[in-house]
Amino acid sequence: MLKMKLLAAGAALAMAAGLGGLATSAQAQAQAPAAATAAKPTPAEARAFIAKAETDLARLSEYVNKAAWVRATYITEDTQWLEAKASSEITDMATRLAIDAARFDGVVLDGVTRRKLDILKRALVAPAPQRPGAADEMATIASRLDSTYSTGKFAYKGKQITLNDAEDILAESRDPEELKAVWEGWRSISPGMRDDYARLVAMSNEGSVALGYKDTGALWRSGYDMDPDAFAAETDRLWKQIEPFYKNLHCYVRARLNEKYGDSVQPRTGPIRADLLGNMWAQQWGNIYPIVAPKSTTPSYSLDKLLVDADYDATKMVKTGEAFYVSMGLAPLPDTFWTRSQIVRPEGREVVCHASAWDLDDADDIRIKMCTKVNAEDFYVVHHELGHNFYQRAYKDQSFIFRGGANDGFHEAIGDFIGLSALTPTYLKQIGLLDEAPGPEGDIPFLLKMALDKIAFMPFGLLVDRWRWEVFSGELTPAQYNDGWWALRTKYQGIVPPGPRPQDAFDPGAKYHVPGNVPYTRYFLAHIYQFQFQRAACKQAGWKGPLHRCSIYGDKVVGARFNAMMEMGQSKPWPEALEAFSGETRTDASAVAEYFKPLNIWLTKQNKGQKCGW
Ligand code: X8Z
Ligand code: ZN
Repeated sequence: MLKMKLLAAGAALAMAAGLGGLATSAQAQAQAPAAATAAKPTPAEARAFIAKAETDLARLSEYVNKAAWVRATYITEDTQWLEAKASSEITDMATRLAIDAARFDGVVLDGVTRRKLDILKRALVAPAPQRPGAADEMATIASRLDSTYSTGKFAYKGKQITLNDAEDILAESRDPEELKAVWEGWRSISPGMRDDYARLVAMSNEGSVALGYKDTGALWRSGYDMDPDAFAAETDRLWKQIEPFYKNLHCYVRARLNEKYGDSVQPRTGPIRADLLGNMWAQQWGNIYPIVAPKSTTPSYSLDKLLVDADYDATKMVKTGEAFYVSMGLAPLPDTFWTRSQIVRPEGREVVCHASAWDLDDADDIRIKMCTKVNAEDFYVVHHELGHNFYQRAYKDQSFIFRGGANDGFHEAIGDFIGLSALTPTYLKQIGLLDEAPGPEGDIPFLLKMALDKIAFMPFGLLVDRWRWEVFSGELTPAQYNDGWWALRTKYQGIVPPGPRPQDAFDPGAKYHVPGNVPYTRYFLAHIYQFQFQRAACKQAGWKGPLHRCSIYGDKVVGARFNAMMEMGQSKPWPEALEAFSGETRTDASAVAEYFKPLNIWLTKQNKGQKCGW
């Protein structure tokens, strides 16, 4: 996993390691004069440098991945120590390599070597300053933040409850007092993280500046084969394409919540109360489908219920996910996947429950780590995580530096794309979960359910890093972290907290990827790519119906083409990977529009006479 974080574009959910990067001062001094005075290096030297870097990184990353895995699946003082030690070692190495890579800046090189050098330079997610002890300090803080989040518990109704318990209450309860209490309870864990987080930000900024970036936000934006500022503008452009759909959905959902809870809980105008949306972060709203379901249609199925009724357990969910990929002609997962993965929350020890996919040896040792529940949400997450694993296995024969996603959004989009088929009623019927797939009258209910997850997610997917970009640039100081967070939550999502936030609140820290230091724009991009993949795949499959009803289950032709794209890893700029599969070279939300078109028309009708927006 560390390698994932180290080589940012490769990231499955990258775990703790990979933070920081330190050339000790002795090392840095040894290099500086060499860089300044040596004769211009030759292309042969550049190739030798890359070859050695790949060997060294591969060797060290397996050890770091194992330390990270053990800490994530068995959180103790000791495993945190071991992970931090390993992590600081590899960031030492990676920083040294990033600095060294710059020596070849003016050298005319073959494309492969040039690209590998470029990737090396931006490989760290949180580079450390070049002074003794800095990488150690950062790695220790990073491991502590991730562990504090993952072991967080708070008192509710006289019991200590976990995030998993709290998420269930947010999903199922319709009592606004209870929702508020649990929502606020989970946010009592994060205030203690703020100082650690601020320290990590300051140190990683120092490290980024030393590597030639304006700040760590600029480093993160540099991973998309274009200028960092152009990338920021690109995300603006994409959001503008999606914003009208989101506002339509927001307007409709707000009206239904107002009907359900009354003006005193959810006013008819203005932002939506964040704890009423069925999810701890109001990032996917599918859990409140029963509240917002169209009144006129006959009740549709609930995937939550279908899974329980069919006696699914966690392993069966993962087996079902695997079977989808296999149906497309991909090889089954190796036996070690089943013996080494963490599929359910283990008893008697603390673990990181936030789902992730791992590739420990950059070859065959792929695993997932989940605390799987038998419900619709985790049915989606299982397909999502396996997407990471199938991608990792597809590009394993690339050289080390190219083993990663075309960009990090691609890595997140693979499983989501498969999920778009796996959630269709047609497919659920094919695998025996559903007796009868609804006819066209089921389209609006189905699309509404999908939009509650996919369209609702997009502003959240965008704003998490908008916030971090402001944090890294210094636009937000630690004292302003929380207010700045809510300003963005209201601006993009149109939501507000259920009550005033305490002085010491650090609500961004209540979202995994902030203490976990995992960049988030990848998920925003993935929510667009997955629909582009789907549009292309369905065309290849000869599908003539509406895009949202298409399932590519069992299609080996699509599978082969998709695998060919995955096999490229990050050996080529991402537009080439996109083109290889879809024929398109740009990120384009028009596929999202096409998929949801009937729903958007329907929502517009429902919203007639409403004052939308907030
Ligand atoms: O973190 C994840 C995956 C692991 S890469 C479960 N996701 C984001 C989240 O949960 O916040 C998937 C969708 C968005
Ligand atoms: Zn993921």
